[in-house]
Amino acid sequence: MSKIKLYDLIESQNGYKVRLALSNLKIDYELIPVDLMKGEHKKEWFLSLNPNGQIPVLLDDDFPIWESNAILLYLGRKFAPNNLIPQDVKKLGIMLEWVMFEATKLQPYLQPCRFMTTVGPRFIPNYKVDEAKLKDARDKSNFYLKILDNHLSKNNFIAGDYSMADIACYGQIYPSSEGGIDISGFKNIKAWQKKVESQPGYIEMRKIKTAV
Ligand SMILES: N[C@@H](CCC(=O)N[C@@H](CS)C(=O)NCC(=O)O)C(=O)O
Repeated sequence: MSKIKLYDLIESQNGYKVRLALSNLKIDYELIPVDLMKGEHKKEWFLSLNPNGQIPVLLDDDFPIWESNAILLYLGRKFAPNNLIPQDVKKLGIMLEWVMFEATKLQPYLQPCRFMTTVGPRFIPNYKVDEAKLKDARDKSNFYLKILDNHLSKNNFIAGDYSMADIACYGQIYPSSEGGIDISGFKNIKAWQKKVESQPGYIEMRKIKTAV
């Protein structure tokens, strides 16, 4: 069994996607906290793992992989080729659509909402929020969440069965209230969240539990 290290920060929702997948898959790993406030992610040692200078980064023995959704697909292919990555080519296509949707439609708006509402004011001295930018990010988040909500009105999980698409979207949406986004009106997302939470190995964002 390879030795897995995860360079991450407990407050990162992108890191959470990976921690949730590792936990669902019962994969043991060592979590290595990266201090973003000290700029550790821009130091040479870190850039040699991820030239893009962002967490999360997973190190599988000596193989580094970055971009949370790429890590999910890597883990799925390596450790669970029969479930979290669908075998059926059409279901695989659907799963990939929504993994991309998470990266290009949810992440670019939900993440800044949280940053501007909670993370910036909490961690950056004299942080000033750009209200127009925040409003735009909240409007776009709600617009794209509605698209996911509609999809989930016809589907138990995003690609039929529980898959990496659910993990990617769930992890991104998990701290949305910290971005001032109210998902209580998205009934299908609410119901789907409960289904994700009942999957074996489920963990909350700020709980770190590696497999035994
Ligand atoms: N698209 C990337 C985004 C990663 C990302 O935004 N990481 C944040 C923490 S959640 C980070 O490292 N921010 C510091 C920076 O960008 O300088 C992914 O999904 O992994």
